[in-house]
Amino acid sequence: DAYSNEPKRHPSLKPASKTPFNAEPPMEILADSFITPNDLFYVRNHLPVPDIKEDEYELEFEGEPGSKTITLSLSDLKKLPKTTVTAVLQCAGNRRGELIEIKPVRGLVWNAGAIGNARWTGVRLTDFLKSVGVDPAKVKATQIQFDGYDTDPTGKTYGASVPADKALDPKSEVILAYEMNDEPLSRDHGFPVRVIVPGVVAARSVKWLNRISFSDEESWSFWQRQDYKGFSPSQEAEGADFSKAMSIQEMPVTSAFTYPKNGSKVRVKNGKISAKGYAWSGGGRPIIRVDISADGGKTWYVANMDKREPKCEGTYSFCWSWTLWSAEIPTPKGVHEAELMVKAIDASYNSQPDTTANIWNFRGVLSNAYHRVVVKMFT
Ligand code: MTE
Ligand code: MO
Repeated sequence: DAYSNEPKRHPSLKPASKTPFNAEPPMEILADSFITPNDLFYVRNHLPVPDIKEDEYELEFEGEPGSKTITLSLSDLKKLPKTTVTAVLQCAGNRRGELIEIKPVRGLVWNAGAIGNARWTGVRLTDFLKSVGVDPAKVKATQIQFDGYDTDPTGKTYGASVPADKALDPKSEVILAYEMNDEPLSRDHGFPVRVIVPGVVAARSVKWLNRISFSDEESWSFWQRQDYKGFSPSQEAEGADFSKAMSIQEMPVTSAFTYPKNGSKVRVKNGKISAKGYAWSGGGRPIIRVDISADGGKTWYVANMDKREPKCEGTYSFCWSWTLWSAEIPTPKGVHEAELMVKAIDASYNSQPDTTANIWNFRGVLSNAYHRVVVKMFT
């Protein structure tokens, strides 16, 4: 049994699948803290979790095609300059559950909890390259490929790639992380080393990193080529041509309620109900506003942005972490039920589509329409 040596998990994580293990935390804890606790951070594994001993860990590096492969140990990596970056990881399938209400899709059923914000510590990819004699500014290859230690039954590894010009810009802050929130990575999150590509779909942040290589082609991994791509709402799974669709990299702007819960009862205090949640955009774009409506969009209230990094204020575009917001929404007397809607706007003035129907896709990715919860109100 390939799954006989899995790590222990927090009992509050709600599994979408047990083998491989995939789970998200309860929505109501998600916006409690700016930094998501390690043991409650969603887990998305495609394969059994590798069990890597620290002193057996090897990182292979192959630069421009044809160059010699060099191998580094964990202690080699730890000797390099140490950096920390606070960044969101979000699965492409976060909020897939809402798409399923329109039409079935292929993929795990996620609520809005396949996202988390953590402090990742390790070595900047550019510093790593300099240490092995590669000048990041002179790299000719167009793609940086990553491979994990985890393998499928045919021996193929989980892999991904990111465009080189972005990944090799030191401002992109791509890091080879060995700590998550000041602790060594746990097995589920990629012990001992994983890639963190801030602002990009989490599928490219390869866990249990075993190999970095340069190429002029995207990774040939199934998950780069045959998955994690967007399609037209009219495209059925059958006949879909993955080779013609672009791989997801930077994610679109999103937001969600973590409170109140869909279908719950909420108390009206001084004519208002309270709500809270998260907002985030890909590519480092800060959130500039979060709008809430309780009357189908006739009236919008601007939420308070309670928790965010100072560098995420304004139009600075290297904001990788999320914004936690809250709102007190006025409710007219005599109204006992309402549908709350939230949408966020990012620093490029991109916002969210209003309905899921128009962004439905058979893989159930990029689900970022207005988040909606229906609540009953009492005083
Ligand atoms: N890396 C490896 N090696 N194997 C995987 O299955 N899953 C990817 C990515 N990196 C994966 C991986 C996907 S799809 C996501 S959403 C994130 O890891 C999840 O990271 P987490 O489990 O630490 O939250
Ligand atoms: Mo994912």
